[in-house]
Amino acid sequence: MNFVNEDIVTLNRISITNLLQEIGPDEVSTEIVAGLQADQKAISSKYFYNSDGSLLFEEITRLEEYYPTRTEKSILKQIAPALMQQYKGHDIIELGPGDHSKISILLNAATGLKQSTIRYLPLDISQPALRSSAESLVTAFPNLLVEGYAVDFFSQFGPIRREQPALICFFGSTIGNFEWADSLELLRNISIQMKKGDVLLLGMDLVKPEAILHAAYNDAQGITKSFNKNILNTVNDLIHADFQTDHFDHLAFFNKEKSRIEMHLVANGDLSVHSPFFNEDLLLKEGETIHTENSHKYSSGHIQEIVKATGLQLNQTHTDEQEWFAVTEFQKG
Ligand code: AVI
Repeated sequence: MNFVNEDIVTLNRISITNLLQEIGPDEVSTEIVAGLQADQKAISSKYFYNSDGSLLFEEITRLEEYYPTRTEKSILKQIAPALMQQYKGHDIIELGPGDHSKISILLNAATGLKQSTIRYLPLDISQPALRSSAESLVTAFPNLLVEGYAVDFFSQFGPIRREQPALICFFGSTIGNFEWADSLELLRNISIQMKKGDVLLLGMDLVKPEAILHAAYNDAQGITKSFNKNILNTVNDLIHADFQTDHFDHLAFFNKEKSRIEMHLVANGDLSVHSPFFNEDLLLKEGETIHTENSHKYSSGHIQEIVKATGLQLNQTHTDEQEWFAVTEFQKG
């Protein structure tokens, strides 16, 4: 593979390798403009996470209505001691680690960590986020080695150097934000790179009564609404457009047929939006929507389909008592 930009920063017990292929501004603007000019207007959910968006997402994870984060953490607390015993000596790879709170639950349960070292390999698109997490983790865990990789793990799982069998963690039901076909492709790519004995721990949000799903994406304080609208600020920055957030309403509903929450922004009047990247101003009719996110909710049938598509073996599905969330263990046979 040909990487345009590869550099390694090594600090005490921390190395961060940048394998990100540089994405030119042209590619970004072309993607955004194509999405906005499609019949169903859309903006990729990856544009939620500018600095305000990342802070808003952190706020969402602390909301009473947003059950996934606390439910997944409670499952991890329960299963961590046995897991860390069973997979002692495995390298731990984490895709999109976020605030490192979930991996800390596993590391806290690794009793052997006092005597021997564990290699932790976080993979994330943001190099600064990798570095600040790594610094906190090596301070909290004196025998931890952190080898972070700045990558787009959708296309770049291959070049990660590893020495031991690996426990690959993909938490948060982030997988659910990919289109179903793309999520299978990503899991297939991961499975191809896995070696015998490697384990994948996949956080999956489960189908549940619609009222609970609805509340999680329509919180009373309106934080999800602000998170959704904030995507327009990123688009304004990237393509110098003049979207105004108060010209849109937040819409989040459960699409039963596709088993996913869909988030949209609804134009609350006829609108015209300007950007030097449009040939003509973009027109929206009152009530027209821009699709901003899918968040898939899984059932056992989906898990079976993942097994079929990836060839991985299903070890165990760990859920909370209410069966709202699952941490599923797949193994390369
Ligand atoms: C990051 N992702 C798993 C969240 C989700 O639930 O799909 C993003 C989110 N969107 C609205 N609330 C939270």
